[in-house]
Amino acid sequence: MNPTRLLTALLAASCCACAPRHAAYVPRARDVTITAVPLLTREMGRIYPFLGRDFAPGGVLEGREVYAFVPSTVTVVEGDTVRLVFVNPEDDAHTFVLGELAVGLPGQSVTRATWIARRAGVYTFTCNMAAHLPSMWGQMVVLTAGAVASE
Ligand SMILES: [Cu+2]
Repeated sequence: MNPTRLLTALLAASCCACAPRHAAYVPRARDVTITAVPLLTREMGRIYPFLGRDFAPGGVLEGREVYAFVPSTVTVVEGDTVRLVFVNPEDDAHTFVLGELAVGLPGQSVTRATWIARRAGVYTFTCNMAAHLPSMWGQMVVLTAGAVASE
């Protein structure tokens, strides 16, 4: 096919009238389970002897322990209702703070909360306990509804 005919054919295939359209996204409820996971805590000193020096005065982890939220990145779409289930399997308490949502996560508990993804953006959530910062955090990524095809 010569280049002019090929270009004409491609343009015809991609015109607005005949191009396939994606259905508009319909917001939905999404169930998300987030677990508080200890990564480097004092109790692990028996497994990792180097932690004794890390937690000692002047050590790189003095005054804190390393925990994570798993998953630490959650992706949803504008308008979604996010039904959060927090699992905290260990005996230390945590918190989950996402904007105006602040949830206490007692030790060895399952806690539920709901968050509405009102606007697209990237929102940081943290455990606000000083000994768990700066490591215990994550992000809620809210995609614009217009950028997502309905599933
Ligand atoms: Cu914490």
